[in-house]
Parts: sequence; C-alpha cells; structure tokens
Amino acid sequence: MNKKVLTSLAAVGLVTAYATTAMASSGFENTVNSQLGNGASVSCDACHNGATGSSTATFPMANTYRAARTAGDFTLIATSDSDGDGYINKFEVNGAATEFNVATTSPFTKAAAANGDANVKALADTTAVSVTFTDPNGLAGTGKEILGGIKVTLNQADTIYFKAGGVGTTDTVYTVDAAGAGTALASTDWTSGVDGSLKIMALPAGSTFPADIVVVRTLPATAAAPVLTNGTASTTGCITSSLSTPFMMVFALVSLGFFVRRKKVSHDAAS
Ligand SMILES: [Ca+2]
Ligand SMILES: [Ca+2]
Repeated sequence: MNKKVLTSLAAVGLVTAYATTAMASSGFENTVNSQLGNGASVSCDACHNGATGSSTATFPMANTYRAARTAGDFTLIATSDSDGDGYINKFEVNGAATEFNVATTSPFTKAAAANGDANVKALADTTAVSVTFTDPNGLAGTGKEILGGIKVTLNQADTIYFKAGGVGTTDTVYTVDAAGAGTALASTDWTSGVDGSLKIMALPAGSTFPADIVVVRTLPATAAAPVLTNGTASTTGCITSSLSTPFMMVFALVSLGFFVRRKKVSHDAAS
C-alpha cells in the first residue's frame, strides 16, 4: 500500500474517530435526559468521575445505565433509585443536578426544616409527625411496601415528604383507623409532585382528626454499589454534546484539510 493511500485512510479514520466519540457521548446524555424528564439537563458527569471512558463510569447512574441497557429497558433510568436513598432518579433530577448519585441528599433532606420529624415533613401542617404503621390488614401486597405514615391534624391541602422515598402516581394513599383498616383517597384528592412529594388536596369525608395517612408504593429498582455518600459528582474532564460535538467536527475537518493539502503537495512534487 503506497504512502498516499495510507495518508488518505488515516485522515478518514481520524474524522470517523472524532465523530464517533462526540456522537457516543451525546447519545448517552440524550438518553439519560430524555428518560429522566422533569427538566433534566445532566451532562456526562452524571456517570463519569472525571474524563469520559469506561474506567471512569463509576457513579451510581452508570450502574443504572448498564442495567437498563442489559435489560433492554431504558425507562429504568427514571424508575430506579440509583443511590439507594428511597427516591427514584426521576424525583431527584433538577436541571443539571446529579443528586440521584448522592445518598445523603434527597427531596426529603432538602425540604427538612424546623417542623416535621426525622421521617416525615409536612410544609403546611407544622404539628404533623410520623406514625409507625405495622399494616395488620395487609394493605401492601407482593412487591409493594408501606412507604411511611403521617399523623395530620387538619383537613387541609399540604405537601408532604417522606424520608423513605418519593410518592408516585401509581402508588396508593390511605387514611387508616385504629384497627389498621384503610380507606383509599380518591385520585382527585391527591397527586405526586415532580420531586416525589405527596400533595394532598383533601381527606375523605367523615375523617376525624388527627388522622393517620399511610402510603403504599411499588418497590423501586436499585442499583449495585458504588454509592456516593458525599458532595457532588465530578465536573472535570467532561465532554458535553452542546459544545464539544461542533468543536470535534471542526477539528476533524481541519485535520482532513491538512492531510489533503499534504497529499496534494506530495503529488505536485512528484509530477
Ligand atoms: Ca435516589
Ligand atoms: Ca439522592
């Protein structure tokens, strides 16, 4: 194979390599952001501790991404609890934030303030406290769990955070009596906030106060270790699709121009 052919092949290979690198990076990010929804705009530091590459994909979200790819179900990116703090990733994303990697930060810890207790917080009912519910009548069936309970003092609209995790639209909210029997709230009486908070509009007619509310939820998927316990994900060495892809393409084209010019000079010199 002569030198001209080798030079041409090298140029084409260089362009392909740069383009592939940029496209792969933006492809991962786009998949994560589109699956998370809720205004997600995370970068590659959602998965990578430092520069991109398989060896740095060590954050919890990276494990979830691999699990989703293996399962052929990328919706697991949103419905998994990657850091194991109880809140699924969809509830933990807020723009570029990667709090789904940090077990010590959750919508509950962000909401926690003076009122409430260690397990629950209500924004309006400042005297509400958590209750332990042993579920004597089996409200939580197979694959479900009692997420938490709260004793509220008034029939008022409120936003409630449980330490144990978020409340989704497919979960069930009950008022329970002293014998553990539950009355499910109508779907028009509560909803799930984008961050997994429980938003209550009203309790069933005839409720007496204080009233105990419990939530039954479907167990979220969890990822294997590692789990970060401090700070935030790395933001160094990250290749982002918005800036790097055009840059990489321009660099690749300049490189191609250099090789073509060199090839032409070589050809002119030979003729
Ligand atoms: Ca989580
Ligand atoms: Ca978290």
